[in-house]
Amino acid sequence: TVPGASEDRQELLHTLMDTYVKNDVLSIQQSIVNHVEYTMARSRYKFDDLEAYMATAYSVRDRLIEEWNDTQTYIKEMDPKRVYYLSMEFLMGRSLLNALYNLDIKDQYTEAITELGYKLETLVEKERDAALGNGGLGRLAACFLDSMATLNLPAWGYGIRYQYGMFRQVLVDGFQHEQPDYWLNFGNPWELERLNVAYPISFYGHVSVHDEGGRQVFRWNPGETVTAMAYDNPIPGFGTNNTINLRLWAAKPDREFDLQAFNTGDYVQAILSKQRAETLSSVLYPDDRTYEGKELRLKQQHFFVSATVQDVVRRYKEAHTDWDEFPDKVAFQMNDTHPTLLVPELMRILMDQERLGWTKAWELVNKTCNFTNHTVLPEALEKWPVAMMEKLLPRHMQIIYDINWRFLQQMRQRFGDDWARIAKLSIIEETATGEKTVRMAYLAVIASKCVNGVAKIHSDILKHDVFGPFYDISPEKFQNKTNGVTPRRWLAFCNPPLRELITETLSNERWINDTDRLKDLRAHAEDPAFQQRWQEVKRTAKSKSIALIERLTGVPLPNKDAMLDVQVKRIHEYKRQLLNVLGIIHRYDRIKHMSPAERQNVVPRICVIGGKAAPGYEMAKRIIKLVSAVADKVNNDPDIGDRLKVVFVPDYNVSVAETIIPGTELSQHISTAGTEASGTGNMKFAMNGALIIGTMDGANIEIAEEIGQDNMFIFGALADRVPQLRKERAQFKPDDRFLHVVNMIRTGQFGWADYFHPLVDSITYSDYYLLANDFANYVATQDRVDKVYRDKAAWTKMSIMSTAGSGFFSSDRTIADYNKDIWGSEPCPVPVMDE
Ligand code: T68
Repeated sequence: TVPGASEDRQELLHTLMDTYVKNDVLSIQQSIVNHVEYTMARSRYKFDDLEAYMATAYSVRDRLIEEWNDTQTYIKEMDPKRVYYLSMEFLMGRSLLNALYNLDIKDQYTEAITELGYKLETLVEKERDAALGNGGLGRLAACFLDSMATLNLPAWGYGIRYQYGMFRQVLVDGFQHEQPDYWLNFGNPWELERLNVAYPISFYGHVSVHDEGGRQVFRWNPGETVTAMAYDNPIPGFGTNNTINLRLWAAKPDREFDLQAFNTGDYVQAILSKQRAETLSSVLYPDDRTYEGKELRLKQQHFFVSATVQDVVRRYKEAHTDWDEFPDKVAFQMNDTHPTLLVPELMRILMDQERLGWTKAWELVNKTCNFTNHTVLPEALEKWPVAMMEKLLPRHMQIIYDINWRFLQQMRQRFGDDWARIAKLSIIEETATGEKTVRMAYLAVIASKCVNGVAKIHSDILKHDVFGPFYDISPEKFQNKTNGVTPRRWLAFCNPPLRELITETLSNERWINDTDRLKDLRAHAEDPAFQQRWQEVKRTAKSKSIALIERLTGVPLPNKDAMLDVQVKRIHEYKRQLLNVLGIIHRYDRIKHMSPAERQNVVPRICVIGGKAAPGYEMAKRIIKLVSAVADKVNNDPDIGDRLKVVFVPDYNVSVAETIIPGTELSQHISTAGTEASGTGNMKFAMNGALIIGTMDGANIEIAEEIGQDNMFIFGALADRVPQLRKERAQFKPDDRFLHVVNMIRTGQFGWADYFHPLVDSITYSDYYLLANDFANYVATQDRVDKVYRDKAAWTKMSIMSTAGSGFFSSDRTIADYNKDIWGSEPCPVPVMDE
């Protein structure tokens, strides 16, 4: 029954309420054409592919909205413990295909669109990626949303609606150029603008103290206020009707402030200065894994955290009056330190607005906040200058000082006047130059209930190194939650032929939401008939990958039998794309020196490197140019022909990954041991049956445990040896082949000798990432790769074993673990109404 409706209207209302859930082909066509005419205001007789895409997207959105409303109404009614995932980045990619699959209406839409005279594959390509993230950290957040929805958790994501996402990378003469990604150009059909969900966000000003019935009350008198407005993005689960929310905040000028400003007389100037408010959420910082103390970044952090806390507190107060229940109803997860201002902001609101005392407020913070670390690289750890914080967020700085003081007092009680030890634990760091900074990671650790790393080795490094002093005090806080990726986007949806083969082999589709079942593929790994089908599936995917790479690079790749060897990820010295390039040069040099007969025996390869360099990261930019320079030489050398091709794929992003990963045969994850926190690309490649060449680093170690070392190509120094090797590097005598290859670059065999000098120097002198140490082993391992590739049955078996062993790396498992060990919420599946 429809609540509140009279009995004779029930039936009518039911029919009305039903209209949009109709997913037959005709209803879908009607809704698409309606959107062409009434949303797009185009003629329903003639619309182009972009308009067809937009109308299709709007019609899918209608269906998402229904499920979103049902889910949110139900959750409100049930009032479970809610999970809030706070992240500065959500790298969502495209939504259309994902929504069609998750809503289980892909077939009907395909038919509806075909009959209208369009092709779904073409329309899908019209969508711009939502690239509101840098790389792994942002894509992880997107995978987590998919899993939270699929597991029916009452969870929401919170972030920023950047107007400019990750820059578009173009290559000009082999150099990276950055171009703005104005992804909202044609509007974003997936979001719902919530004009009525808006909060004031304050900055600057001063703090005053007032007496309230004998009690000290602090008041922040801000100097600047902007408004945060909500945009909601429905996130459907797979195999469920639950659809959760990603709420992104956009900055708008503050309305109340306007009136004041206009009274000053300078009307035009007042409007111009209001416009500045919008710049707050205008651009994503493209500096992955480096910390830059830019005030705008700190403003962005406070902006999104403050809006989120106000939203969560308002929702809590709608249903509750007793603050003691807050930890039973709310769990926050901070994706890296970027949302750490959550701690002082929640304290401030609980104390200054809700009038709770310090002890109670601190208890609530401690029971609700949790922190995930994603890196051990020192250059990535956020440290904000106290002076900047004091100016921008004076009340927050007071609270941070207070937290620190109380914490250090406790430590003194525990350890006595061990000042050296206490200084190591202080949130406030005093540098040699006398500048004081706030260590955001320490604040996050001290305030959180749980702290976790993202792979076993990484969590161990956190405990024993990065946060060692804190682990000694509170070992119970520290956990590991090995990353995962959604098997929907990264297997079932991006690789339909493989999905079909797996489903047929395992008799049903249950593996998609229960990836442990992939293990059952092991029984077929050596079956020649199954191997043949596996090879066919891989071949189909590979030719698609190669076709895309040809289109993106303009380099013809006619040899479809060549091994597709791929390293795609952000460009960083620690990821050692340079080691890959040295290996490629060595391979090139070897082929050059072969007799024509010997050349016949070479295993042909297409070596693909792709990824973006942070705009200010000179070394990374030089690596990109080096790849292009080597590619130019190798690809145009008649002695080489099709035996070796080298390409740099420009503008690597989520959508490009969805095509390249399924077709890849060998994927490279070759960071110096102890530097890559986890990696998640490695998991996606393994799921799609690519073999991994990699070091014992990050999640590679656990991948080796799951799929078996002998189904991977593992090489290189182990993490526990790295510190010693670094000390001894000056005395280390590198392999002659290493010296030769480095010398080829140095002497200008690929041109640009001067430009490449810093690269050559970086691996000749300090060689912090130990390329020289691992080179010989890397080359030997690549030779082993060639040998196995010649044996199709052996290779195919390893490929099947990779997919079969990848089940553990579903983000469903990761999220289930977060929920079990950290959040303690309950799944809240929306009941399905019987027809
Ligand atoms: C990555 N970190 C880790 N950081 O490097 C990777 N940082 O090993 C891991 O798999 C992944 O996180 C998920 O846990 C990042 O991607 C950033 O992108 C970043 C962005 C801004 C500032 C600092």
